[in-house]
Amino acid sequence: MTQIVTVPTTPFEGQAPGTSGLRKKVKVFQQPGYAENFIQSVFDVVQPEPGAVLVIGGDGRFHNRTVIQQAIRMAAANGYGRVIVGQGGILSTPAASHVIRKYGASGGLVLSASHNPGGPDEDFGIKYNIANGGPAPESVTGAVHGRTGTIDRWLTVEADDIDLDRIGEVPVGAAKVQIIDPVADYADLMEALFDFAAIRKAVSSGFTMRFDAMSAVTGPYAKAILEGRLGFPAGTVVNGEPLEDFGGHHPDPNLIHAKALYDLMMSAEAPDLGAASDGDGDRNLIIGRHRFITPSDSLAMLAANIEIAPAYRGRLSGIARSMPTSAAADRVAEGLGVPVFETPTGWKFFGNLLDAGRVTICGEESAGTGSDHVREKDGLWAVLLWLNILAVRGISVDELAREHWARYGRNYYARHDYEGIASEGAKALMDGITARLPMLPGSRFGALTVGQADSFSYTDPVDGSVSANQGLRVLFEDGSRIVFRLSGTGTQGATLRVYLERYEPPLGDIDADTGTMLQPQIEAAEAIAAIAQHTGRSAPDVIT
Ligand code: G16
Repeated sequence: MTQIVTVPTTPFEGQAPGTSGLRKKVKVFQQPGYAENFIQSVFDVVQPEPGAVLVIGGDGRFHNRTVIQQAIRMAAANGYGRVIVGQGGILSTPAASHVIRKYGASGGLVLSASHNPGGPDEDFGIKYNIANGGPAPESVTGAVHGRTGTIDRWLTVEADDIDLDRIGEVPVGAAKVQIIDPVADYADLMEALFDFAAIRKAVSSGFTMRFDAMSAVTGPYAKAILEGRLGFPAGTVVNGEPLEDFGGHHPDPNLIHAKALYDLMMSAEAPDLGAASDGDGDRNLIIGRHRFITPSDSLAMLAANIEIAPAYRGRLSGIARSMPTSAAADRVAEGLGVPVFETPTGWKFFGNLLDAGRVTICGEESAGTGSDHVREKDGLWAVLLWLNILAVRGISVDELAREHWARYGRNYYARHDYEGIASEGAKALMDGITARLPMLPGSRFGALTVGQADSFSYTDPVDGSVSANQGLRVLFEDGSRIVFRLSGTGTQGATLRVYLERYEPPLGDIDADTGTMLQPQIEAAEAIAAIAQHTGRSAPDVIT
């Protein structure tokens, strides 16, 4: 009989999960009992059945291994019978989602702060996923937050650290801990979804690509799939070794942090496809030769062509996008006669729609795209779907984009981020807009007239749950819009996101400069929100 050890503790302030789990500086997580309090609060809320299976994995960032060893002991003390851990503590977020589903786990702990930087002075995070493989819904994260406020003990067993690098099974307390190959199950799933033979043929006919793993978790996955199973030459995957500090970079696949890839794709040496993924492997960046594809457009273009991939033939049931994501996907849904759903930001809001079979593909402006194959967004999946479509259709990214816009029109789109601003200024800005919302309809800003202005609220069509205050929307009469929202994933101060969008019909100007096309909306955003005054910044830090 293993001795369960009860460790007394007191609550820590501010253990509220954000858009995707609890994210804080490593130094905060290194306080004795900090991670333990949060993990115990999760276990207290989900109350695992005796003998239940728990999956644990992470993106390999600094502090991962320490927390994994502790979480294994705590899982054993809390009644889990089996703990499945990725070798080296590695599991990309989508791979963790798949492993939870495949092995019938009751849930999983994903240790990641996603695209946030890593290292002793940077960020760490813990997220709990439920049995469907997806992020815990607000009912669970809210209860976990509540529990962190009253917690007075956590449970562990007396056991040494185990060797996380050796595949096999070891006992910890009464639990069996199984260290698995983090890549194999996921790579098999990808091969079952896509036409690997068609992609291999394209590669042997000279199709080229570069995949930038950003020194984060997708390196081993991309090497095994792209260079191993699909035959791309060695060196196609760059920055393919996961590093604890991501080489000192932000593992955020956007035009700022993946600038080297962008520069290559705009140069004379550009391969056919450029792609990147983030810290934990759920985001993606797609750039064709001389053609950047926004995440919102990528969702629309993938949805329009998804039935080319073998596993999706004849079964596109619907499309879902987060509210700030452009309406490009709505036009595809309309064209194909399938429903479209507009959810709040956060992948957790897609879970019910996917489980109910009401949507097949989902996407977000924040570089997330995925389908019903797992319950997380999936960076490599999006890259492979692009490859499958390009290989079968024999066209370039640029040709596909032009063809798409010529049929559906183009939603010009940009997101302006003001990062690490003072929380009071951010609050004042949002409060200011909120107070003006009722007066905005009918107001003119340059050539734009406001048609509707509101705070977005979502009623889940499956379980009826309501999520209010999910972003402020200003919708203009010409169909363009501005959305203001505070990020839920930052770890310092506040980050203001301003989402700008304008639609051009197929016969309009569909090949213009995005910044120029959005100038009226940019000016209106400043006039409505007094961004410079509240943030003290004259320009955004990041434009994506
Ligand atoms: C997380 C969620 C995404 C969401 C994003 C938004 O992404 O998983 O579903 O779109 O946050 O972030 P913010 O609240 O900062 O706008 P990730 O990749 O960080 O897990």
